[in-house]
Amino acid sequence: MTRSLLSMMLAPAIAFAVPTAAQGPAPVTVALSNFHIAPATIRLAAGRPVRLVFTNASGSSHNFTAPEFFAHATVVTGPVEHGEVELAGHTSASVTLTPARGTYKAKCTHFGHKMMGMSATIIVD
Ligand SMILES: [Cu+2]
Repeated sequence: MTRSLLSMMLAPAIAFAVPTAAQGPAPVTVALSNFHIAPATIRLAAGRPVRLVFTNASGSSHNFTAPEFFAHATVVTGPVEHGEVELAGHTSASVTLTPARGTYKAKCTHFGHKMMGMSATIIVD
C-alpha cells in the first residue's frame, strides 16, 4: 500500500479525532526562546476563558512570570506557581484561566534574561 493511499484512509479518522468542546477554550500560544517572549504584547478578552499554551523552543529553561496577571485571573488550572510558569528546555505547558481586565507585565526571571529581551505586556480588555 502506498503512503498516499494510507494517509487518505487515515485522514477522516484524524479529522474526527479533533473534538472542539472537549478541549475547552481556543489556545493562545506564548513562545519563549533565547531571548524573546512572543508575542511581546499578548491581548486577551476580559472575562473570557482562554487556554494559554507556553512553549519553550530553546534547549535551556525559561519562565513566564506575571504575578499580578495570574493573581487577578480566575479559574486558573495548570502549572502556575507563585505567579510563574517554569519551562525546562524543549517543553510546553498549558494553563487555562479567565483573565481580568487590566494591563500586566510579564518576564522571564532567569538571571539576565529580561535584560536580553524576555519581557512582554499582557493587555486584557
Ligand atoms: Cu529566560
